[in-house]
Amino acid sequence: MRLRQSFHFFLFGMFVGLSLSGLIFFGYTSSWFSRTDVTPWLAPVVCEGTFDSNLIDSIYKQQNITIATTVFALGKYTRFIKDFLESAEEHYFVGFRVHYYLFTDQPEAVPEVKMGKNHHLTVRIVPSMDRWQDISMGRMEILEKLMENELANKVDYIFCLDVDTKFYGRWGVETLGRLVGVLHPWFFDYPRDQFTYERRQESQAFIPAGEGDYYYTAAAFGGSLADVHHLTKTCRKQLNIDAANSIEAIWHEESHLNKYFLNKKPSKVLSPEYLWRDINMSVGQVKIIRFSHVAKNNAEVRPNV
Ligand code: 48C
Repeated sequence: MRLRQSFHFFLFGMFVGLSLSGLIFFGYTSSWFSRTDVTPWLAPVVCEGTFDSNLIDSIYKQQNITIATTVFALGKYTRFIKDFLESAEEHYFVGFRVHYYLFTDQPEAVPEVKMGKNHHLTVRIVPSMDRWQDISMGRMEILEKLMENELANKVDYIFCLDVDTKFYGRWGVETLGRLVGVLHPWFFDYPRDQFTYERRQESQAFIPAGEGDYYYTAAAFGGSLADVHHLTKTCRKQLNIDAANSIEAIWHEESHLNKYFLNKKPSKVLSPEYLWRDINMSVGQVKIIRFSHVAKNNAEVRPNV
């Protein structure tokens, strides 16, 4: 009897061993380990085909969420507001409650744009600045104070977007998460050593060679209010330290954002579908363009070079 039992035990062991090695072999050969729909820390990388729009909409519809969305349009960038808002109303969190905060130095230049159901626009006046770098970097402190003084306990999520952009496809609740970064459309298929991180140790945005996960864009980021508040507060503090030390990171607040995401990994990463190069660029590796920079002549549209 004992012999029979140990034989069965042996067979069972063989079965488990073979199936395990089969799985490992299958996984390895089918590049299961090098999946592109998750980060090394297993955060989802959202792109077409990784989510079911109807299913995820029905799930979030059961929650009464509000998404704040900030955008800045100072100087000649006011020309981008109309396309930004009109295209957002077609594609951005359609059917959900959205509150846009538009910061500008020219409120009179804000065009009339018809807002959809549960979509509201608040225009805020901010002082002009004569360096586009200061305008761009200055956003971090303005966002930090907006969240601290006005949005706490009023909104669930926030996204901070560039205005020289336009929506071309769905941007929905699949993008919601605690801390959300967006892959930069010029570097998502580059090796890490070619990322344009800040490489000078004197800057608070410094990332040494051999470190870093992705190169994130500062043209789009978001997440829960608490996490995005902490992100903007940290970037603001670092920008101020650099300014006191007379150093300006290579790509301004984007350098600080990348430093932040190095230490505090995003809980969700959006593929470059969610911020493509200007629309005329070849679509190439993305299946769909949802949101994109628009072609512009920087020298003509910025107050300084
Ligand atoms: O509103 C302005 N006006 C300017 O003169 C320069 C920048 N900006 C804001 O900063 C816009 O919201 C821009 O989208 C953002 C910085 N981003 C850019 O200029 C390009 N997308 C890199």
